[in-house]
Amino acid sequence: MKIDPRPDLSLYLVTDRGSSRGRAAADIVREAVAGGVTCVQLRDKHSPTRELIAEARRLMALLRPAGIPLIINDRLDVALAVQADGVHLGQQDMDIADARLLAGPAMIIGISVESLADAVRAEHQGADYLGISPVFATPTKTDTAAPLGLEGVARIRRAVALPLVGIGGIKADNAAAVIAAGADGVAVVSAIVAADCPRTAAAELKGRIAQAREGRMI
Ligand code: TZP
Ligand code: MG
Repeated sequence: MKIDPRPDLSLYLVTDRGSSRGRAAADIVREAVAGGVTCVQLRDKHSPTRELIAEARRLMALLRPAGIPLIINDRLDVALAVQADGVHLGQQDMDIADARLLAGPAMIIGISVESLADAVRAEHQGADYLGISPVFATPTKTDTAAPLGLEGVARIRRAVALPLVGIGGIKADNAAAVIAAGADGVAVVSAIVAADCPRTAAAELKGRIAQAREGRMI
């Protein structure tokens, strides 16, 4: 299935081997897709490049037929090698302009922003979406900036037109608030990856997001 150039980022799963309780990423992703995730990011800071590419190909084989985009964290070379849908950059990763030069116009380029200034700059530089990082404190990533909170999400929403995804400490009980504050989607690691049942966890999040979106339209 062809990937929409403006993908649905409403429930965005970020993989993490360390949170997976020994389960394979492909198994978690398969279950999470059945529960309703709309976008998947392969995030793996430790595997050798060859293993990372093999993992990315396994996920591509699952996601492409479902029309769900696969975004690769940081590694544009890996994204290009497997013809993934996009790359997700951090503030210390490759500059957006350099990534665009290598990736061409079709690849989705997302970037994590840690402040309003980062968000405005990333929009000018041509990012396709922003990850607001972190919204809440999280033990999953230890080197985060200070949490931006719901007020930070709202402030960035007022300043930029790009699709926004909140990340950091988002669970079923606070996902709706992130959407209500102006995000288009929520990105989660542990709420799905570490769940007893990733499928049920994804479905629960999906329901909360849908409810919040309906509320925002009234
Ligand atoms: N970037 C900012 S916070 C974070 C990343 C990858 C980790 C989010 O993990 P969790 O378990 O959803 O809080
Ligand atoms: Mg990075």
